[in-house]
Parts: sequence; structure tokens; C-alpha cells
Amino acid sequence: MPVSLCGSWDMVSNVNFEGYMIALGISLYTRKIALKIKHRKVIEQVGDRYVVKTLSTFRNYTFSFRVNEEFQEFTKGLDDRNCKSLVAWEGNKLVCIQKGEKKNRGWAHWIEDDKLHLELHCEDQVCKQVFKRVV
Ligand code: YOG
Repeated sequence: MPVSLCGSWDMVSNVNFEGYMIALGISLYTRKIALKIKHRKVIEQVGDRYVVKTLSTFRNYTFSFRVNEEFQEFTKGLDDRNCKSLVAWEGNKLVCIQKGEKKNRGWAHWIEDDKLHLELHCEDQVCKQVFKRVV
């Protein structure tokens, strides 16, 4: 079993969030605000159901899913798009593919050196975020 991703995590770094937001078509105005904020990730698991919350002073985004089960995702408050999303374990990485209007869209979460890592990708852009456990 991979290490559990559950818990509360605070952002410590966020590389190329700007490029990722541009790929998603986020307006300059919203990007300026979004670039300044730190995200908190709260990951909960009940049985085979996950709830992932991304919290910030600007906007929050919560969604839930079952591993290996495709679901309809609406990225409310983010880029407001519909995706057919599928989350699956690939080794020690929890990998999501978000099929929709944007090509090559998805993310991966994993634990490395006691930190929560998140790679977000869209089209040719990759954003890398690292979070430390909230104590
Ligand atoms: O994580 O999808 O944990 O969904 C990516 C935002 C910024 C809003 C954040 C608020 C993409 C304005 C979610 C950020 C840019 C910019 C806090 C990352 C869109 C709009 C909500 C994400 C996955 C994996 C869970």
C-alpha cells in the first residue's frame, strides 16, 4: 500500500502556476490574485472514497471521487469546465486524467520526503507544487 495522502497540507512552493493558469485560459486579473495566495490541501478518505479540498483566502475547490471510477468533474471557481475524470494509483502516485476541452490535462499526487507533491499539467505546461504537513 502506498503511503497515505490524508491530512492537511500547506503549500511551500508553486512552480509555473502562471503557465498552468494561462494554459487553462484564466484571465490576467484572476491570475494576479491567484499567484499571491498559498493553498492548503485537505485530503480525506472514507472507504474507497476520497475528498480533496483546495482551500485559500481567495477561492476553495472541493471534489470527491472513487479510485478507478470515472466521474463528471466541474471545475467550479477554477476554469469552470466539465471534464470526465479518472483517478488511479500508478505505483506510489495518485494520478488523475481530466478528459475534456483541454488537451493533456491532469495531475498527480505523491509523498516524497514527508512532503505532499502535486504536479498539475495542461497542454504543454507543468506546474509543480509542494506541501508540508500542518502540525
Ligand atoms: O488540485 O486541481 O489536488 O482538484 C488550481 C487552480 C485559484 C483560482 C488549484 C484558487 C487552477 C483562480 C487546484 C486556488 C487555476 C485560478 C485555490 C489544483 C484556475 C483558476 C482553489 C487542483 C487537484 C489535486 C484537486
